[in-house]
Amino acid sequence: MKRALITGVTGQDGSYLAELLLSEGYEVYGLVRRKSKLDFGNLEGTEALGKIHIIFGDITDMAAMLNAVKISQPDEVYNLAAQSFVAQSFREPVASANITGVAAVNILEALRTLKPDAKYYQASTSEMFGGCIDEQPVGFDGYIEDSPFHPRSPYGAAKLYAHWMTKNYRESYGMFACSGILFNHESERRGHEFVTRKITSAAAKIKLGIIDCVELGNLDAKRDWGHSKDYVRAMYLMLKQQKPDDYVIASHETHTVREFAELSFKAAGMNIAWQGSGTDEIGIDTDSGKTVIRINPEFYRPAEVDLLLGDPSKAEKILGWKREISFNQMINNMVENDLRIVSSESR
Ligand code: NAP
Ligand code: F7E
Repeated sequence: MKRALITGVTGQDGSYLAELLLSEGYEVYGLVRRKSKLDFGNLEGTEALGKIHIIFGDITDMAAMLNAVKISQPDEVYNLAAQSFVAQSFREPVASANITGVAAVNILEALRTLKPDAKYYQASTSEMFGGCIDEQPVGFDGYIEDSPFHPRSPYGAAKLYAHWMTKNYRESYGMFACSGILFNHESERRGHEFVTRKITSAAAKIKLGIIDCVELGNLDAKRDWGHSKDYVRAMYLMLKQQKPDDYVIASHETHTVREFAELSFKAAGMNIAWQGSGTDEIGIDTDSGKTVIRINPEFYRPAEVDLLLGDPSKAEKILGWKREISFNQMINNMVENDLRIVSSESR
């Protein structure tokens, strides 16, 4: 039986990955940080929680990581723990650097010392490409593994450090260390402050009369959105290879936040018409005539990543990875799930 250690097991991806590995017959160890109230996040209410061996520890603590490796004796380690909210990384840049960047080296060092033959997965991100539109060449068809990096947030910069250290441990010590450069992926388990879940949850609440309106920031940012369940499968496939390497995982489609909002409200049974511009722009429900979307500049970022689009050709060719859940299907699933949650909470 293979043994896997997952950091960030309570998060969106961690919980789906734990379920996938359990279904593949793995013994799964999950690192959980101790809070004042015991909280297993996305694992709460899942069958997986009872099957995972929980190890308490914080990834910024080297002793905790040595302990986690000693206890789990992993064949595979998936480092998913991070302060993953880009907007928050501007408010706490140092904590984000420590958790999202430097802490990866705690794990790599713990493995180098205690279990150098373990395979390591680093959760890299499209935020490392970041960039400005005028840097993208004419005919741009998506970032690939060798595209230049230009992070635009403390989060992106921290992830880039962890990404390069992963490559360095592979090259310096011959460790099986891979990075998956994953573009945005969402799900019914997505945190509520990320724009997709914020919108699907608000659409459900507005539909059921719980709130009147949602406030958003930049409606014109473009993202390459896929579903987390498809993306954790790619992580698993990367560690199944003979040779460690880095892979872009993306849908190869890009959509604006505005489109995401239109489709989410539609899935909840409302049609949006836009009026005005800039911070005065509003989204109106065409049936009721009520304003359901407003702009609040509080949600603008000091620097924005205007457009993300990834080209997953290498992963499709070498890993045999293909996404199964379309953009529209993902939105429908998320809205349906939020309608169910909101209506049961309001009963
Ligand atoms: P998420 O839902 O925010 O989960 C983050 C996890 O990290 C949570 O389990 C959290 O635990 C844990 N964590 C945070 N700080 C920690 C610390 N100091 N010690 C131990 N655990 C800590 O993120 P996700 O969407 O599943 O993403 C998984 C990983 O992929 C992250 O590294 C993220 O940066 C990266 N990524 C995500 C995307 C995406 O679109 N989702 C794209 C590219 C890369 P608590 O429950 O205690 O908060
Ligand atoms: O923002 C815009 C915002 O916070 C998406 C993380 O998983 O993916 C995620 O990072 C876009 C941005 O995700 C609101 O300005 C407009 O352009 O959902 P988000 P993100 O920043 O793309 C990457 C790949 C990761 O690695 C990260 O860990 O939406 N936007 N209005 C808004 N964003 C938020 N959060 N809230 C708004 O009201």
